[in-house]
Amino acid sequence: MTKQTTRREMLKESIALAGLGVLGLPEWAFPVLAQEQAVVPFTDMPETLTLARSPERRIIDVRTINEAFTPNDQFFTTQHYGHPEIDTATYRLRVSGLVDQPLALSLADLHSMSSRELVFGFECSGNRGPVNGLSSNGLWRGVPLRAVLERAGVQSEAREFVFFGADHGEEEVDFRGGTYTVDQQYGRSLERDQALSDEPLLAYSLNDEPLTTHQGSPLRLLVPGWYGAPNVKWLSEIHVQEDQYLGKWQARSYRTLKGEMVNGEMKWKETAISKMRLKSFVARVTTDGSRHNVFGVVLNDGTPIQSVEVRIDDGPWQAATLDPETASEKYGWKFFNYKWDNATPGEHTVTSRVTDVKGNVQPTAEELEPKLTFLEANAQLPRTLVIG
Ligand SMILES: Nc1nc2c(c(=O)[nH]1)N[C@H]1C(S)=C(S)[C@@H](COP(=O)(O)O)O[C@H]1N2
Ligand SMILES: [Mo]
Repeated sequence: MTKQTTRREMLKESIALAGLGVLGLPEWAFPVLAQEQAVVPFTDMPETLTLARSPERRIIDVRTINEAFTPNDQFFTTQHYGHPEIDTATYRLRVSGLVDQPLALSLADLHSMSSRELVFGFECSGNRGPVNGLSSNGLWRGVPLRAVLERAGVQSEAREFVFFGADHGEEEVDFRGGTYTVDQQYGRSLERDQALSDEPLLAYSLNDEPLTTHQGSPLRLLVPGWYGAPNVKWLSEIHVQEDQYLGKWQARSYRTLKGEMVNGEMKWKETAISKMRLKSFVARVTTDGSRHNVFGVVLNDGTPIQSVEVRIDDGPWQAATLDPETASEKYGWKFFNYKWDNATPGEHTVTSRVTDVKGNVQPTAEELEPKLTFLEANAQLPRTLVIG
């Protein structure tokens, strides 16, 4: 079976499941599981979660992940200014600034350019335990950003590529004791090397369906391996400039403040949210009555994974097995399983830890303590449960 057919088939299964209730799913509906498996409830998570946080915001219940690709109507979703109204008939993607030929591309123009697929799973940089519901994985299709930029002809002074969504809102900009209230679009930028690399995609479809409004219809930017914020939805303009872009969602609201010991002294660093930090979490524990299976998810920046390990209580780290299908996709989320034999009755904690080939190890909560701001919460997450 080719990878293509595998993807299509997985997709069909996930669509078949999309209409079903979540924790009420029959056991046969979890193709990831062997037969006769029962879910062991986590005691660190409520039994049911409200997934629709508002008509425009939605999380996933990680305990019910059962397919590589999150169904379109379950894909997590969030944004800062609500949903803009876009008429797809008159929609144009504008490319302006330091280009030889400014562009105004219709959807038909974009669809006539050669497209490619991208498997990409990402999380919001605010995603954190115990729920971890702000992440999903999808099969996207669109036009490489570079092809559009080459069509416009990027000039040599161009350093900064700013991506604006059609959504906007009033923002207070503080400056030296004064405050100015101005209307701003959601904006994010990429540096020249990234913008002109063959990675970023201008996506118009998710899981073989046109993007929904929730996921940024008719067009969104995707930066593989990065957190959610740069994946600008309802993309309306790409502005190419020489100066750094310092808009709120680029320069201020997506920052991490973290202390680091340098030559025995604490240095406080502010860094921009960019590549996803190495994360794994236990999503579900199941049992056939004797053995238990620990199932979990890995998210990272696309660096190959060296190992995933699971530990029960304060026991030794034990190797978990990466699922070969999801692990073969550089930028997709990856599944792992661990067979937990001889689980003893009583309360337990189950923790996972991932290591990449560059030697990055998922940190403990203690190691992340000098991180004062809440974004990039990638610490190991001990889950609690009771074995009957
Ligand atoms: N235009 C626009 N794009 C946006 C945002 C936004 O507020 N406006 N929010 C970003 C953030 S913070 C996240 S986490 C992702 C969420 O993407 P999703 O709704 O497809 O899951 O969209 C990103 N793109
Ligand atoms: Mo986000």
